[in-house]
Amino acid sequence: MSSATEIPADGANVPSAREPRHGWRIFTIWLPLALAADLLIWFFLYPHLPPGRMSSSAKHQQFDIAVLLICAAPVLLGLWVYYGYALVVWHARRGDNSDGPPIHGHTGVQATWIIGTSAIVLFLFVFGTVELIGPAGAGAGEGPSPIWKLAGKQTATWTPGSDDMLQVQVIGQQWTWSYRYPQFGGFESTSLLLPINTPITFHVTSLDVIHSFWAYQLGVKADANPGVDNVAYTTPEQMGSFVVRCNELCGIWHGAMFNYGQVVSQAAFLAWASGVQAKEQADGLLAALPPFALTYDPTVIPQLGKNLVNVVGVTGAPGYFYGPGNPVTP
Ligand SMILES: [Cu+2]
Repeated sequence: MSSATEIPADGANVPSAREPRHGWRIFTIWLPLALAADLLIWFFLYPHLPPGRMSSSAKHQQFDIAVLLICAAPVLLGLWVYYGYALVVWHARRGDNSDGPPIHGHTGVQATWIIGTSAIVLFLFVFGTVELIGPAGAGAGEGPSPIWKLAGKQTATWTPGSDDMLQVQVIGQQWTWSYRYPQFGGFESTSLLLPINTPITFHVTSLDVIHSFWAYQLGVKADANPGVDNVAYTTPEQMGSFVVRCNELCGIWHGAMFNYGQVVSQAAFLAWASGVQAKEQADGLLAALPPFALTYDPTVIPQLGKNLVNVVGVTGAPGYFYGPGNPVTP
């Protein structure tokens, strides 16, 4: 056992003029690794990060995740390089039972650490806030009472090629999704079609318990609560199909509560929406549906269901749906 008064004959633990500049060595190992990692992330990983680039919100989320990775990779590599260097250079040599030199602090290391981590955290704070609240950003300030101006015009009808917002009501119930289009007579469908390059306002609500509308590739996730009109915006920028899942445990068939939506051309959307509206009008379904409202009273749903045997096929799924006789007294 060595004691504080013993100094090894070879002076191994006494910092000497021959001591290499470990900080610079670690830095020169770390810098090319960090640069390489960030370039790989930006050029090869970023385009494949979730949730893709199908909509304005998805694109923002993908960018945010890439920025976080680019900040995190150098920090992680810094730790790994430091540990690797310490293992190789500073491990105890065989037969050396002495203590390390008593170090009370190193202003350079401490200042670098505090300034570096503060800069990263403050940058991410500002970046995250801007991205979260910016219109059409990852968060876009949405919710039951959105705080930001909408990206397009709220209008009673929707015209292709304009900047009219298309309104789509998303209705969750155990255990299916249905959609109403108030600018097309308020028709209801289990299909979710959206026109490309059109600002969309989702009005998300529920008829029974809490659900969550998660249109994965669109980067949209909004709670569906009974009695609440939860607003979410996005602008689809690529055609194709996307999956809609319920993201809130809502009962025994929660896991089966999913379907697919589609982003189509504006002309195709207009043809589809007008066609469904005309068909539901002709079938008398539009008259049977309760008037479009931003929320529905869940207590009337079981009663509505009693009448619904008459209009099975409104949504193509079994269970309680809207029916005639609105308003119904519970
Ligand atoms: Cu659900």
